[in-house]
Amino acid sequence: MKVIFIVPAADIRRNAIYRFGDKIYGHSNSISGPLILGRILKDAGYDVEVYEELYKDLNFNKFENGDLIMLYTMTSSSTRAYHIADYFRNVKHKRVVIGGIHASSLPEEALQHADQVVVGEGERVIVDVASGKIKDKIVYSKCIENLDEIPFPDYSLLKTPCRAANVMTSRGCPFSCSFCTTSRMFHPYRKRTPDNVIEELRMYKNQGFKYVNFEDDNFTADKDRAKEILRKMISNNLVFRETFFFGRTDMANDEELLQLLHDAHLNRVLIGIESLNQKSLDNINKKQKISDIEKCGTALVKHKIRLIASLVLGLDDDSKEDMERGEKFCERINAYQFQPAILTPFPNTPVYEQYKKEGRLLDNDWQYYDMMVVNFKPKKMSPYDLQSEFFRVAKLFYTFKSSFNILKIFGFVAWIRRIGLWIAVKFGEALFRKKSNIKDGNIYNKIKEVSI
Ligand code: B12
Ligand code: SF4
Repeated sequence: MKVIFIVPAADIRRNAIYRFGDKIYGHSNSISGPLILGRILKDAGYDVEVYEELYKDLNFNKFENGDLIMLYTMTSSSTRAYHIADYFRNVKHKRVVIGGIHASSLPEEALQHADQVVVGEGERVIVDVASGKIKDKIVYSKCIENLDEIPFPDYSLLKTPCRAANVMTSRGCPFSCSFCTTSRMFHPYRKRTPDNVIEELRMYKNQGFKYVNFEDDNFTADKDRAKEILRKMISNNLVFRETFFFGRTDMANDEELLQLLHDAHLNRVLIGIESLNQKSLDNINKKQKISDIEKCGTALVKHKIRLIASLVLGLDDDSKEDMERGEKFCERINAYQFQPAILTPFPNTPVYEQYKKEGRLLDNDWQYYDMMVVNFKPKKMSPYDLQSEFFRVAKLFYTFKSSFNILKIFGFVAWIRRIGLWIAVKFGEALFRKKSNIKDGNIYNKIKEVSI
């Protein structure tokens, strides 16, 4: 029996210009879930293929030989996932199963487009769902507590481009910021043993991967464990050209950790700075002080770890001035990349419940729940003003002049990427406007209308 996994991408992400910008931003990488579930199914005797739309347009006619179509959903790709699911069910008469973070939050909605929906981490149930042994329409899958039992992702199943291998050394996060979806989907927080992680890294080294991403929501949550993994990477010669990871500002309190991160080439980190307004940080339960952010910025430059500074735009207590202050701060600490993220009320988060109760959600399609479009009424400005701030702060940060600081600190390749991002940001707004056409204009016009 042939199983085809599809990881869809929202419309806006499937055009040549977006794909070019994405290439400059980082290395192509894959969602691990389908590669893990695919491996489990392959080991059980199924013929499995995995396709990702983000990096290549797919010709669905080629999937005629698939008996079972399995779709991953995040919120912004769910509209596209449902479209694909309807096509395979109604036109091609195939069996369709949907899973992933969005379907896990809203299984009844997903079920309108699928024969079955899996809620949660799918490892425990995937074989019985595929075989038809489990017949429930909505299947609740309990997570595996001992992560070392889970097989490694099988990249031989992936039929679309991918340059970096993704490693999840843990699932979930011990913190619980009010807007965060992953700490709720992957719950409780669990960690793999360092030896198990090292085994997976050795596999990627042997497969010829030059780049690795640690996709843990918070790799440095347990600093001693992180240090053990890093020491083992170094002593086993498992250091890659570049390894991206997600961290928190508290990692800067540990000098030994910073040195090991540098030595093991974990040299590109995304940190949620979120806001430079302490009241906002407290309201989202971030458990982070402004002084932590300051300290972290300086420490990362010292250790030549390139910071992708992420700011949340649109928090209830943040004004336009606060957002600009945040941007200026990221400039001052020489952040390598800047990622403004519009606060997005993802289903199943406290923020979503609060805004729903307060009647503040805009009536937008899920595809715009991508952290780049305003989907709610902010407190201190109109939705359109917030949308404009998103483009404005990005342009403030990415200037030709500031790219020379990056050249000085991080060298030529980093500079070229920075120049690419400067160009992408310069033309990004026009591209998004053009590509987000809806019935009556584009999504930005719609946001403008509700702002009046
Ligand atoms: C790698 C990654 C990416 C990569 C690769 C994406 C791709 N190839 O499409 C990149 C960096 C490009 C990316 C881009 C984006 N991402 Co992303 N990404 C991730 C990340 C960090 C890891 C995913 C992963 O491997 N998880 C670990 C594995 C074990 O879990 P899993 O894949 O979900 O699979 C499990 C279950 O979901 C389930 N399952 C999964 N698929 C299926 C299918 C079936 C049939 C079944 C039964 C079960 C099942 O079982 C699996 C095993 O337990 C997650 C965060 C996270 N922790 O998941 C964010 C995350 C998914 N991304 C997110 C977002 C918002 C985006 C972007 C919109 C960001 C942006 N503004 O551009 C884009 C959209 C891309 C798109 N496809 O349209 C959000 C989604 C939130 C939400 N509720 O929708 C997340 C959760 C991050 C976050 N902190 O909020 N992303
Ligand atoms: S620290 Fe990051 S991963 Fe952890 S709950 Fe907060 S936003 Fe989510």
